[in-house]
Amino acid sequence: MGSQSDWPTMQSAADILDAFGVAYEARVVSAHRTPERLFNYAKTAKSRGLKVIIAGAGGAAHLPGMVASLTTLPVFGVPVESKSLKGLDSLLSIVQMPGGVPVGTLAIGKAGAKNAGLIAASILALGDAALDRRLEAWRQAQTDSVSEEPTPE
Ligand code: RP5
Repeated sequence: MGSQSDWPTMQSAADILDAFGVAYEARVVSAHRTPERLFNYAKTAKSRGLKVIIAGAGGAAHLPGMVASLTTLPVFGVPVESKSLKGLDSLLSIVQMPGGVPVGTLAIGKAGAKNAGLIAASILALGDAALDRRLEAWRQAQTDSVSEEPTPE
């Protein structure tokens, strides 16, 4: 993520990965405040064994695109909700990548972070049958939790 202030949002991705027992690292890597850290992180990600990168950032959110420019690992961008523009700036910054450098863009905020965790788990489950079974069970539990009728409030 681009800043410590993104962590309350990105924690939703970490929670999902914890729930599925997927190993991950959470790091603050700012495209504009720590550009050399960004370069080193993205350039060494594959050789260090990472399989998927989730990059969350807000405002002028160039982190996911910059990471994607430096690695061929799958990169998912989470637009963090900004104070001034409610994350619309973050979303447009992340989603409008020119053809050739892909960033899979999720929804603004915690829902996007949660889904980024799920999509990363889905990718890893392609080569991990036990993880795939946990994902199937999680989806079934979610389906089962939805009652057909609303409960009185
Ligand atoms: C972006 O600027 C970060 O991703 C964060 O969402 C936003 C604000 O950062 P702080 O000023 O809170 O560090 O780079």
